[in-house]
Amino acid sequence: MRSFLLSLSLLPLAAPAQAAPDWRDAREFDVLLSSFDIQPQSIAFKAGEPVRLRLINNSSISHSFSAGDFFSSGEVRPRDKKLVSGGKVDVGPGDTREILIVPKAGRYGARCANLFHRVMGMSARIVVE
Ligand SMILES: [Cu+2]
Repeated sequence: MRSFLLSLSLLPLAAPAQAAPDWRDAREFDVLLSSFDIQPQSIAFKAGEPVRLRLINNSSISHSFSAGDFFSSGEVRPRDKKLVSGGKVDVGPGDTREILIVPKAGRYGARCANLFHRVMGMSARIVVE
């Protein structure tokens, strides 16, 4: 009885006005950053579906995944927000960064923030439908 009353008192806390995304359902999606390429170059997501975006840098130099409009329009998991700085995610040599995001419909550009790397081919498109 006591535990029943206790669980009743917790109900309002368990049902927030706007449901948080269920991050456990996030589909995994790998993006490979290399010198000087982003693969795949065409990235497709479904609007409103959580995605576990895994940014893998398999090169020996630092790269970044810069997609400011994509990150700002979508809902980034709170604990991952610190990884997105100025619309980009830095990924050191040999490192991997995971960002969970619920993307918003739209077309976005993505690139390495390093201008030379971008000119050499480090750009991609993100289409969310
Ligand atoms: Cu780069």
